[in-house]
Amino acid sequence: MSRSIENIVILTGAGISAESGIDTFRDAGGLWEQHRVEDVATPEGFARDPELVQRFYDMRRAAVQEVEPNPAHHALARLEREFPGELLLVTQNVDDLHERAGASPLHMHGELLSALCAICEARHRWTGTLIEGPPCPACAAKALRPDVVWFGEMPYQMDRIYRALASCDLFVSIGTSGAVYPAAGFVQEAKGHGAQTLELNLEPSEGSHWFDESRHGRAGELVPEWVGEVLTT
Ligand code: BJW
Repeated sequence: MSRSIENIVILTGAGISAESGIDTFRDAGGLWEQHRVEDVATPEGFARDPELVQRFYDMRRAAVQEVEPNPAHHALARLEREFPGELLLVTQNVDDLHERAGASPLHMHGELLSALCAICEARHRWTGTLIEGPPCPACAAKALRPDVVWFGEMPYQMDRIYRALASCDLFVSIGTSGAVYPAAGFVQEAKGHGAQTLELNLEPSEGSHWFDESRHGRAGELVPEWVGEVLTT
């Protein structure tokens, strides 16, 4: 990376949490914890079999509370604290490992530790289960669902993200396959506005050719190394 950097947008995906023990989505033959994506991550799947979907997310909500942030999460939290310019950390992940490392990410695909009321649209911090159909604390409807963005639904805060992509001078993508839109298109968006682009991933992602620079390896090693470079230049 050459010229001086004042405004960074970082996008993270499942790869940054892999070394904490959370499975990525597309590395295990297209199955998530033995389920087909269309059964557990679409509004149609939820309408067809709400119990299956609630049980799936209850299990993942419990599991995420058993794992810890890794050196990549800690390095980004350090960057957020110490970088003197503007920085927006956008994550596709629904875990809370960035927060537990001390960062403040924008969760574009929602959060496991949150429940969304399908009636009043209130969002509530939720660490327990939803399978038993508890009432919404705001409106009392028994219509709470996982607060995650399924295929066909609109990710959160897209206006804010596109504004940041239009004004950043560096876009960095970490641990994401580049298979899911709109996040997969962020690199082109940032490039179109003149930003430098960097990919940190275990292997070349689907959109690897769009990046000015790609570094391949484990996030737990690449991210602390890159953060060290940014903070010393
Ligand atoms: C490591 C590592 C280590 C491993 N270190 N790296 C045709 C064309 C274009 C778009 C569409 C289309 N047909 C349909 C669409 C739209 C659709 C879509 O993209 N579909 C694709 C399948 C093509 N998208 C949507 O529906 C989205 N909404 C939408 O588009 O609304 C309209 C809109 C229009 C315009 C603007 C804005 C909006 C919604 C997408 C919702 C995605 N939801 C999920 C589930 C969330 C809840 C849950 O977790 O259960 O989000 S799907 C899943 O994929 C999850 C992830 O956030 C997301 C991305 O996955 P990610 O993070 O990239 O993980 P992996 O596993 O794919 O990759 C991990 C990477 O890490 C790998 O590369 C590894 O190598 C690497 N790695 N270990 C470093 N140690």
